[in-house]
Amino acid sequence: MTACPAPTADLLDRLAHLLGPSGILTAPSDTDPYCTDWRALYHGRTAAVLRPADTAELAQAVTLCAQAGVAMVPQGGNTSMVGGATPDDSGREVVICLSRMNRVRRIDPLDHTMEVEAGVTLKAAQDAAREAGLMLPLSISSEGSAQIGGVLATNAGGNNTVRYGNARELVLGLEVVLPDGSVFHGLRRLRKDNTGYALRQLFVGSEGTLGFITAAILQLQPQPRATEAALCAVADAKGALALFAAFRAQDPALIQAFEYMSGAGMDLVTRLVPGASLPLAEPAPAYVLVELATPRANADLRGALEDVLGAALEDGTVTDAVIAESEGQRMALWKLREEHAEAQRRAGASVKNDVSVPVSHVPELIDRATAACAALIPGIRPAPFGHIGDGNIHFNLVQPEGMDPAAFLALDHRIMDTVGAIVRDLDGSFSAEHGVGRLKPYMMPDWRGGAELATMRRIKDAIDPRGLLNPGAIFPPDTGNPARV
Ligand code: 2HG
Ligand code: ZN
Repeated sequence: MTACPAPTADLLDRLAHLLGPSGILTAPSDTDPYCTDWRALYHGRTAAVLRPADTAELAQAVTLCAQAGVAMVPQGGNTSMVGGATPDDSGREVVICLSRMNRVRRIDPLDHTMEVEAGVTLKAAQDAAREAGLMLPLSISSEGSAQIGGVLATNAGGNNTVRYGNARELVLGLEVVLPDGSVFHGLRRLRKDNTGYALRQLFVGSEGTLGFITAAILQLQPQPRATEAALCAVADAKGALALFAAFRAQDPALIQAFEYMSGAGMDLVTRLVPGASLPLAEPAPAYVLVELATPRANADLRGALEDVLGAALEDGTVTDAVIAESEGQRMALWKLREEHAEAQRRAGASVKNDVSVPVSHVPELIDRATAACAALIPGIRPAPFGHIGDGNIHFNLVQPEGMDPAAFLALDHRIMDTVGAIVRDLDGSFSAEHGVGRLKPYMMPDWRGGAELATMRRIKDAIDPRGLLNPGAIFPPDTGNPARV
């Protein structure tokens, strides 16, 4: 729990005076939704949720909290999979939510950039770019709720990483309120800017432990003129990668997304999510959702898709496939993929392993982790899926039917360590895109120990010496986070 003092009545008064009635919540019925994460793994308490209207207000609020030595937990859309934005249960940490800072400030069509505030949802930012004839090439399942501040603070990946990279690759400029309330004004929209350390990249992926990202300049792409999507039945991950190789051999620049789903995962979606149904004649052991897109005029994208699929159907790599014939059908195919997290939530308790390995190792990862988990817990239900085109698999495991969910969750470290040992053997990472949050700091010394974790610690101590920002995230207690006891 945090070692920082609780906010005093005097501090809360001053914050209320600064932020006005819509800028501070103190009644438990109002603050409760901010104190539980999306997965309901963490239940905290807070004396106040601050909701500043702009950067100046946030900077003043942070200054007041810092002067009082009060710990602050930044929160965006509260969609973290790893408890990255939930206060502890001491009631002493103040939550600061940037959802009122929700303006798209500008779009520069010639520069291909947009300036957005932290509280804009990813979906709203995508829509604004589209209306300007451009594309924000970042797409994640929670984009309707996830906000730009959190998306950048966690360096979100998602469905289009295979083509455009992670959130980090899209960030040209950043505005950040630092733990003492000072403001880093880095909202530059330059493609070239070698002027010392690229500080903005330090904040991207720092999970709110170094500052509050308040606004960003994001790199946009031309809007595709044509998009084609297909759902393909394959035998396994090996078959999926054979199909990936075929599309890459044809033209790697066309691949917009290349997603893998296990038969077990798809079965949960079609059984538990209303309106989701399989558009193929019969269920398959595994599936690929492939999307091609191009900004080029007069490209025969349908022909390109059919060429590769035709050859794959002929040589048996693909056993059945359906091509979306309309935007509605394309959305329906994506629904099958994007509802995986929700379907697994409905199926009971699940343990998530958001892991990455070199793309070529994905089949071995899935085979070995499936066998190891079955040996560990009889009846466990592996439902792996994810971004196979970039090597990021969500090797998620749903509890055995009828098992007590709490008993299953009590085994989470054993499950994560079992999968982790295989991931490590295959030169992978224990956290590909969801971050470390409060769920995985215990893994940091083992995976990122020595000079790497020590350097992270020194950076944290230099920027936030009293450990006021997001205590409990990333760093395990025994690496000296001063705000944790
Ligand atoms: C996705 O790819 C998200 O849909 C969520 O990253 C993954 O539920 C998960 O583990
Ligand atoms: Zn994902």
